[in-house]
Amino acid sequence: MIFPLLQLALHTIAVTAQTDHASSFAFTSNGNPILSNGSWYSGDPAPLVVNDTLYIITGHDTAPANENAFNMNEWGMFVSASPSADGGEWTLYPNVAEPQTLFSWAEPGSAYAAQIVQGTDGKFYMYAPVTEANSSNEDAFAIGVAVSDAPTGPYTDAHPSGPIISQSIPSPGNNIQNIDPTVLVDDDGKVYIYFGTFGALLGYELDPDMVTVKTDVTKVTSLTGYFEAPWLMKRQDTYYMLFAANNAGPDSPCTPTSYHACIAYGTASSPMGPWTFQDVILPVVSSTTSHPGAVEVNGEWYLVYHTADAAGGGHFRRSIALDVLTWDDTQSPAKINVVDQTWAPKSSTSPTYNVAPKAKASSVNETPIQYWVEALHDEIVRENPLPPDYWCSWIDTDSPRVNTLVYTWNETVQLNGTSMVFFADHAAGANEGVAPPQEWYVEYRDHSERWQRVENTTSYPLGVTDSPDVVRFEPVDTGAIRAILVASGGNGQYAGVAVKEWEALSTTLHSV
Ligand code: FUB
Repeated sequence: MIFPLLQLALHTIAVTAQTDHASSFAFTSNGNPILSNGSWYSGDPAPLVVNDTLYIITGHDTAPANENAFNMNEWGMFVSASPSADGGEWTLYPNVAEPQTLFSWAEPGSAYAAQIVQGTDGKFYMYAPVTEANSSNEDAFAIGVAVSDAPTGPYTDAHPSGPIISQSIPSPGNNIQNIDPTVLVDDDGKVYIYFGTFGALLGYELDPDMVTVKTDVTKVTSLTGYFEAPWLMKRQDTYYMLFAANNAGPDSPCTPTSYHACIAYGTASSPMGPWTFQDVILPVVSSTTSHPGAVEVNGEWYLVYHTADAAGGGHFRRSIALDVLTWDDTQSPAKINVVDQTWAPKSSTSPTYNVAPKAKASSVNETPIQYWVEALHDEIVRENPLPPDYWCSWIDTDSPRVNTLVYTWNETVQLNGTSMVFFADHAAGANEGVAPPQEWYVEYRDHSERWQRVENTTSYPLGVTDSPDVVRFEPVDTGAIRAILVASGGNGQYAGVAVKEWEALSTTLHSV
């Protein structure tokens, strides 16, 4: 199989094609995301170590830039014998498997989060959530198992009679979406599988044949904020369950917005629980989903996860990253320390007049939980944004008439301009949904801490465009500005107002 664009984009091309599944490309990484040029987006990493080499199976994200949906048709694999958060040498196998070629009963597409583990027989077992072609279940996702003699494949169906888990297998009554399997082969050879999303986490013991469900289902409800993406592992005598959590709120230790997820974990002294929630170990990342895997390789533990940080990346164009995971062995059970997220050094960026990223952003009105005040100054303007990609005031029929956004700096800045990128799903003048504001203006805090309107302004544009005209005003020296946004509507019912980005322009250039 030939991947001409990928070949051009990767830094180095070293390995030639052997068979389709084993085509591979070598590249050098400078840090996170591991492959940062956007040539091959990867989500849902699941690490495996064999002979001191790290193998990370991932889904391949292929959604177009402005499509808000998973478009995942195959799994690929990143391999390195010298992994490091600073980069290193990697080989990408872009096509390890596809749902319909692994399983005769599976549809193409939906190559969701898979994990490969080594069985006691030395073979490699891939637990893959796919959609069943002729499913009569309400939700067609099912977990199949494929087997291979090598981590990179080729994989063949280990249970040709069908999935090992679905809404009707091993028994009816499972009404969850059966994705995100995580499997542990314990030191005594026993095998355990957990899976589930949207707050549901189920588990079984499997037979050592790796495919037969042995026990009744275990339902885990004690892991605070559990959303999806479980990762089961064992260190010393303790079982750890890492997972994506989304218990959201202004004071949540996990995430301020309901669309994002943090990575948290719980522990147990037995593989089927009971599980005790422990802590958050990775705050929200730039993609709405977060998905952990953790492994020890060459004496160092790593957390692997995905972000939207690669070139052209997004919530459905994710890229995997890897950072050092450390332990606090003074605690019992040993605690996982908060992981320090790192990025590859940025190539030099041009200085900018926009000092909004250096400000603290806040909203005087409470921000509804699906929106994010930090989106105001993240310098990311998405054409087709999800709610946390913008700040918004929409509360069904209770959206406030007046909304105030504030930027505060630790130092005095001299400003002479501002711009706002609005988002709207209703036309100007609407009294429902999200519409452009009826009017807006900017005030600055003067030397006496009083708010004053900026003067001699050019007009405040009200159009919905991702490249709005800048509002110029007489320079002000200040430590804070605020934008007053008056919503459209009337008679007690107003539309929401939404802002994708709010720039505060300095009179002088600033380095980033
Ligand atoms: O990649 C599809 C889904 O996104 C996974 O199943 C979840 O864990 C989330 O990462």
